[in-house]
This record gives sequence, C-alpha cells and structure tokens, in this order.
Amino acid sequence: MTDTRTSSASSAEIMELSEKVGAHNYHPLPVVISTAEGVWVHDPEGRRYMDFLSAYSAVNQGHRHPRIIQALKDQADRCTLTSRAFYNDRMGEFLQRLCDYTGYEMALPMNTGAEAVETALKTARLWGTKVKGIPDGEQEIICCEENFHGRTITIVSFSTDPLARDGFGPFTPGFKVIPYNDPQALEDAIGDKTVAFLVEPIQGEAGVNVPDEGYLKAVREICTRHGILMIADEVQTGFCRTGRRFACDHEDVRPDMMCLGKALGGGVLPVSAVVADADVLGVFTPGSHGSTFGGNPLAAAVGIAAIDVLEDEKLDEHAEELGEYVRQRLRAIDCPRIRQVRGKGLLNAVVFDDGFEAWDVCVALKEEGLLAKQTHGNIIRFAPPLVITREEIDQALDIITRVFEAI
Ligand code: IF1
Repeated sequence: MTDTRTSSASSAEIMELSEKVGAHNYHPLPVVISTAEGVWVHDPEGRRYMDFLSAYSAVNQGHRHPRIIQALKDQADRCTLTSRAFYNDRMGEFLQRLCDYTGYEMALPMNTGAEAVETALKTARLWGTKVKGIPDGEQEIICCEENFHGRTITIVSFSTDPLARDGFGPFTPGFKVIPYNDPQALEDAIGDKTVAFLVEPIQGEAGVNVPDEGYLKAVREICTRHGILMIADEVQTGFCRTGRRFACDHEDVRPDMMCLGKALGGGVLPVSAVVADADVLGVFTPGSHGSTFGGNPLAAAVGIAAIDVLEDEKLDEHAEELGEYVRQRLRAIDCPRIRQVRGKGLLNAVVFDDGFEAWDVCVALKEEGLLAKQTHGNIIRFAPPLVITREEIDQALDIITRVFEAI
C-alpha cells in the first residue's frame, strides 16, 4: 500500500471546505476517503474502513481493480475522446462485449445511469410512434411507486418521493404510476397509448425492496401479451450485484430493454448503456439522440475490463454464495429493534422498527471501521464490493453484530 496521505489537510478541514463551497444536496457520513484498494478505504489520518456501500454498487469489482486501472492507463496513453462525429477503435469492441454479456443485439452507450434511463424512455416513445403507430405526443409509459431511476426533470416527474420532486416542476407528462409488486395493477393500467413499463427488478432506494417471486415473470407475460416494452432498470442491480449477472436472471426473464450503468464503469468512470434487440434500438436515426462522451474510447476500454473482471472472477457466483451467508448471519443478530433482513446476493438491507433513526448506528459502524449508509431513516443497506473474501465478510459481520447488539 502506498502512502495514504495525499494532502496535508485533516478530515475536519476537508469536510469544512466541502460544506462551505459545495451545494448542500447531500448529508454525508462524517468520514473522508482519500485512498482505496479492493474492499478497503482510508482517511487522511490513515484510519482504514471496509466499504459496505461500494458507491451505490458502482464499485462491484472493488476499488482500483488492477486490470481495470491498467486498461484505463493503457487507453489514456493512446486516445481518450473522439466524440461520435468520428469512429473510435474501441467502442465497437466494447459494445460487442456488452451485447455478448447481456444477450442483446445492440447497445447505445451513454455515461450516467440517469442518461441510460432517459435513453430507454426516448427509445420507447420513438418505438411507440414508429412501430405501434401511436401519434407523437400521446405515448404513455407506466412506472412504479417508490421508484428510483435518477435525478433529471423527466425522471423525477414520475418519482413518488417528495424530496426528489418538490420544487422542480413543471414536470414531463406521459407517465402513469402504479404500485410495485402488483401485476394486476399493471394489467389494469395498460391502455392503447401505452408503450412501455419501466421497473426496477429490486427497488434499491426504496430500501432493497425485493418483489414476490414470480412478479417479474408475470410482468414479462403481461408486457408481451399487450405488445408493450418491458424496460428493466438494472443500473443498481446489474453486473452480478444480486448473485446473477442481472437481477431479472433470477426469474429467467428477458426484458425488451435494460438500462445499465454504475459497475459498467468498473468504479472508475461513468459508463452507462441501454441494451435491446435491433427491432427496438433500431428506431434511432442519425441526429435523433446522442452524447459527447457516450462511447468514448477511455470508457470503452474501462467497460471491457469491467466486464472481463466480473466474468473471469465469477463474481455472480461469489455474490450468490456470500449473500446467503451474510443474510444468515444478519438474521442471527440479537437486536430487538430489527424487523427484517432482506436482499439478494450482496445487495442486502436490515430494516429497523418504524421511526428508528439509523444515522447514529451508521456513525457507530464507522467508528468500528465499517462504512454503510441508511436509507429512509430506518433501513441500512449493506453492499460491499463483490471481490470481498469470506474472511473479510466475517470481519465485517463481527463489527455489525457487535454494534447492532449494543443498540
Ligand atoms: C444519488 C439511491 C442507490 C439507480 C437506478 C438509475 C440511477 C440510480 C436503479 C441513476 C442511481 C443512486 C444515485 C445516488 C444514490 C443512488 C441510490 F439511494 F438513490 F437509490 F444506488 F441506491 N437507476 N442510484 O439506483 O444513476 O445517474 O446516478 O448514475 O442520486 O444520490 P446515476
């Protein structure tokens, strides 16, 4: 490990500066990370912590995976950005790799998860006019309550979280919101202007809300029968996080489109994409959509390495196996305030009693050397990098058990 100090400022000074000049759109845990490797991160004072958030699952391959960093450096020495006005020699190879890994015919590269979701929504609307013959401006897309798909105006237009939405109107029309985990609600909501259903296979922000077994299969059947597109937002659940390549794989469901991001960038760069077959993604024509950075050669090189690592290190199987063990150990914790342990693979959450404030628990975990963040006040999500070893998992669970049993 190299020197963990990169600047002479203390954690306190760094936090003060960040709060002074940075907009207050976050309330971070009071910890500063200055260096990182694998599962471990370090603060400027040299204290070390296990990262049990993994940048909201963007660091599935672990911090600074050597293969990914090497790919980044090699490509940085060749060519980093061309725009799509010209071809670059890495994008095609990257999209081929992505299509092979996901089992789709085409991909459209973007950068952030929100851009992937926006791209899927635009694809669905265009497909609705071009393929289904719905007049432009009348296309309708169905979404779920308590969804999280990103922060753009259009995406928060169909959010049911007042914090994400309030104050940001006017909103984009054309969305209908139905309860999650309710196939009948979907059946009832579909009309002759409906083009698509957008769904998270597991709702992340809602607190790792796992739907009933059979829900995704039922959704698939309903979408097929009504001739609408099933769009799975796998930005958070994708790339082995839940113990399979994609969370929809647990039910052998193949959506018409998947939104991908986070771990596609290997914890290094924002890399996102939409994947689908040619009858869907083929609706675009030159000029109808794009991005300056989408498909850039640096992102492409990183994306290839990110997928290689997931596949070669069998991180899906590893997450499945360790996930079972994590939930078993979490369920064995003796803490009367815990109401439920839920999740799939290494995307898990501990739900405390309603009204329980988990902030102090996260601070206590930090003091013991483990970083995790609460959601909705009473839920703590545990999502370590998938490269975590059994020994490291045990070390982490010892900390979690100790802190939870002291509540
Ligand atoms: C924040 C949550 C996680 C996502 C799904 C698209 C996006 C996300 C399913 C957009 C992003 C984030 C963003 C981050 C917090 C985070 C999050 F707590 F809000 F829900 F991961 F759990 N689809 N998720 O989860 O991707 O544009 O950010 O690249 O906004 O603070 P992005």
